[in-house]
Amino acid sequence: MTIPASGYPLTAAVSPRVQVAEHTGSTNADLVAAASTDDLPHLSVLLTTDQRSGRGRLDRRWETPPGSALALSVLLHVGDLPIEARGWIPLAAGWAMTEAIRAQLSDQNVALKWPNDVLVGGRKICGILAEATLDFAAVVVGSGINTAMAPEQLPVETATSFAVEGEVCDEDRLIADYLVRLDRALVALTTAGGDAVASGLHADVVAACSTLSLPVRVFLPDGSLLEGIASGIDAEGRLQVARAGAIEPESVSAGDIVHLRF
Ligand code: BT5
Repeated sequence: MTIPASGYPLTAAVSPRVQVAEHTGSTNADLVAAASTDDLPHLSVLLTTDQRSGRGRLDRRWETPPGSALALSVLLHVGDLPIEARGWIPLAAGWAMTEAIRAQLSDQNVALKWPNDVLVGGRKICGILAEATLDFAAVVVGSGINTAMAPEQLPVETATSFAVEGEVCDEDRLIADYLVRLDRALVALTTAGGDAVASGLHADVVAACSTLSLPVRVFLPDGSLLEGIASGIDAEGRLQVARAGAIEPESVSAGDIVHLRF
């Protein structure tokens, strides 16, 4: 069941289609499914504050007690973006969300953890999951933002929320700020033919990313482990990790990163 989007006027000024679900399993699953049957416009949004089966990456769970967090999914038409540049979409989303959260938590240390977690004081306030639609014509980018989550509701020790940081999240402003930045970054990237360095996105992500220059442990998708210093982000958006004593850094396109120092 959906409820009117009237509580989100700023969001509705940016997005052509805003749907607010009273509760649902997963806003990403719903929007991917809707995109396979309906001709949804670019920047269509589905959100809820009661998501009951939130998906993380690699089949992990995203856990948010009812009313404690925002689950937001946005549909992006990316047909004009070269396929080899599409790896930048989750990074652009992470950067855009970092900026939107930073606008409301200006006194705290808000940063992007590669590729797209948003951390406040080293703790995760937002996770992002990008999924292709069934026909690969569009991408659904889902963000889970811990808003009113009380300390005792945090699902893991490494999490935080606006409430834990002593702030009330202006959800409507957050979503609108995020969508404007994300859309602008993707338009610039598309205009630059997918060149993230030329579009400025590479520099924006580097500037926001607290992973860089830290010692990190990377759990790679094949089960192996890489430890070293996160030395940069390359033109494809991959994290460069330099092992101790190695001449060249290794490029990581996917993996779980642990910051070994903050
Ligand atoms: C993510 O996965 O961080 C992506 C989360 C995406 C959630 C959004 S909500 C809207 C949309 N609809 C969905 O169904 N999903 C998206 P990952 O990097 O795999 O992190 C998951 C891990 O974060 C878990 O294994 C926990 O350790 C931790 N975690 C779970 N819930 C959390 C929370 N609320 N806050 C902070 N960390 C959490």
